[in-house]
Amino acid sequence: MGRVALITGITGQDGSYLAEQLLARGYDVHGLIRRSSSFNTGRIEHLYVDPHVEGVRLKLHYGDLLDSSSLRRLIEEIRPDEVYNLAAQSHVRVSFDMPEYTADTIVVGTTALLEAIHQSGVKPRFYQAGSSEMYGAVLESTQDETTPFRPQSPYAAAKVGAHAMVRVYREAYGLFAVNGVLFNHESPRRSPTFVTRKITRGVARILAGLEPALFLGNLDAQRDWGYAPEYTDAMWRMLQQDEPDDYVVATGETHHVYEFLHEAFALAGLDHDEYVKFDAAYLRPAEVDLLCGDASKARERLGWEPTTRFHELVRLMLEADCREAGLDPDTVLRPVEASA
Ligand code: NAP
Ligand code: F7E
Repeated sequence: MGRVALITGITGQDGSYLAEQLLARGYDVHGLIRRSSSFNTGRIEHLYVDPHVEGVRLKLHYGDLLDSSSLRRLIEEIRPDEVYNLAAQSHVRVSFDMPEYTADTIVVGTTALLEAIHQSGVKPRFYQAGSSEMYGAVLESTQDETTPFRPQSPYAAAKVGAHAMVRVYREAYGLFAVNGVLFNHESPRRSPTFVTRKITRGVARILAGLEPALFLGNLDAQRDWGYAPEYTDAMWRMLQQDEPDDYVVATGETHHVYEFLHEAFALAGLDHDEYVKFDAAYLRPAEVDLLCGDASKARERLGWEPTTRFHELVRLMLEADCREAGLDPDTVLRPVEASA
């Protein structure tokens, strides 16, 4: 029988890529989904098979990280070999508006899941979706597994709490529990409320005549942006090791938000000064100015290496958004050689 994985947050960007990869590796994949009045399964639609079909390997279950009874029942029912806890209120700006809810989904939710596993007696390997945001007000120019956390948002503080909780369950109960500390990772499946996708989608829609302008906040922050499917592969690698440990996953390259902006507009042959407007609503009460990860440990122990770099990432996201806006990217974007 194949291995069994449970993914919380399967309907999100990372959950959808991870589900694809685990199915391709022969796993039976179970996903926790929230009840919603509209469809929230768009990112995994292409993986979904009617449950009445024999041998179906993707199964979705209603539940919520804030409903511990559903977690406990699910763990006991499916007895997973691996659990990937990706569910969260994951938007940093929104976490200032909804700090309690953010902390509930991240700290209380993660604790509920760990406790459900502990109480069940099932001993799956456990992955926790930690974040570079935990480093916050950094003093070092690059961050690795030894860098102290100085969180700057309710989101980041909650992720630090969940990170600590995972360590407690590892030390206290011997659970194979791993914290990934993942730097920003993006893709055409990124929600358009995060800055990279907001920019590429905005550029494509301006090109298509669907929007007149793009409203943004702070352009001076620096982020280490990688390509999401490569990061979900790193999650899986962490759970295949002999011993549980924590790992940074990053490209080691950092860019300002305005560089991303400039690159995307330039690819479309547009002058960003004409279209980009400032809106203070997108500023945060506290900002993280610089993130740049050192993933040496992941490279050495997991054999993990990022392959998609900044310029390629901007292009692939912009191409996808052009197609979504009804444009042919080969016609409307500068060719690769011209933009290299
Ligand atoms: P995402 O696209 O925002 O997806 C979040 C997922 O969590 C969605 O499936 C969402 O369900 C689900 N969810 C939210 N609250 C829930 C709850 N109370 N119970 C059950 N499910 C809930 O996030 P992502 O970019 O894929 O990131 C995955 C994880 O990695 C998150 O924990 C995020 O904080 C963390 N992370 C992300 C990055 C990054 O750059 N992407 C970097 C570091 C860490 P709905 O679809 O129903 O909303
Ligand atoms: O912001 C600036 C903003 O929201 C990046 C999440 O996946 O990665 C993500 O968090 C930067 C910030 O991502 C807008 O102020 C300017 O400096 O795309 P973002 P994030 O906050 O880095 C980490 C690793 C996670 O763990 C999180 O879950 O861009 N910025 N103007 C803007 N940001 C947004 N969203 N919208 C703007 O209009």
